[in-house]
Formats: sequence, structure tokens, C-alpha cells
Amino acid sequence: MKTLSGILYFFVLFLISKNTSAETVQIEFTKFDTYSIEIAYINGGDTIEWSPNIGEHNVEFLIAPQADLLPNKSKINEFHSVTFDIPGIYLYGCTPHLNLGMLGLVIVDKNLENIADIEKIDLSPVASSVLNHLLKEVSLNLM
Ligand SMILES: [Cu+2]
Repeated sequence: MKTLSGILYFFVLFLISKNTSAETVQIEFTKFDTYSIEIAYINGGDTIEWSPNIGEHNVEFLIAPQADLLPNKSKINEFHSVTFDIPGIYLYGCTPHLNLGMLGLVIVDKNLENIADIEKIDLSPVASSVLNHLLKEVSLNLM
């Protein structure tokens, strides 16, 4: 009986630690002026880190689930870290290369409630084409 409660105790501890352990995802800039992960599927509370490793890039958020809660924009070639607590889709791009299609999506808790905001954003033809491609991939994965 004592052993069983001991096992249960550790099992509960394991469940708690599993639920509260937020993860950190690293995204790099590539030599093709893209982000190494274009669609990041994460859980609420997780953090994404962008590290300057190549080229002249940054991270600028264009759309968040709540318009007044856009994450901060980073400076060119600067380490940037954002923790995502609110579920939904976030769209970001590189300020100097957005028109060339350097953009990425962050999807928190598989929540697509604000996808309409992302679909109707006005971008350059190349950026729109990249975004449409990514959104198709998201709908294949999640819908
Ligand atoms: Cu760039």
C-alpha cells in the first residue's frame, strides 16, 4: 500500500512537471533570407528565440490574436525572445525583407480563431504568395 501511494505520488509529480515545463524554440535566419522555421507550432507559455547568425534580419510582428498585444519588434541583428501566452496565430516578418517573402507564422495551442485577420492582410505579391503557401500548409496540418 505504501509503495502504491509512493508510485502515485511520483506519477502526479511527473504529470505536473510535464504540464508546466514550457519549451523554447530556436529560429535562425537562413542565407536564403527566410526563417529556419516558417511555421512554429507551440503551446501557450512557450518561448521563441531568434538569434542573429547571418545577414541583416530582424523580427517585426504584423498580426497577433489581440491587436493591442503585438510582441515587440527587434532591431536588425539583435537577439530576440518572445514568450507567447495568448492562443492564436501570429504573423511576423523581417522589416527589410518582408516584401521578398521573409515571414513566419507562430501558432499557439493550435488555435486558428484569428486566421481571417491573417488572410486579409495586404502584402507585396511575393509575400502574399509565401503567406498563402504557409496558410495552406497550416490548414492541411490542423483543419
Ligand atoms: Cu531579413
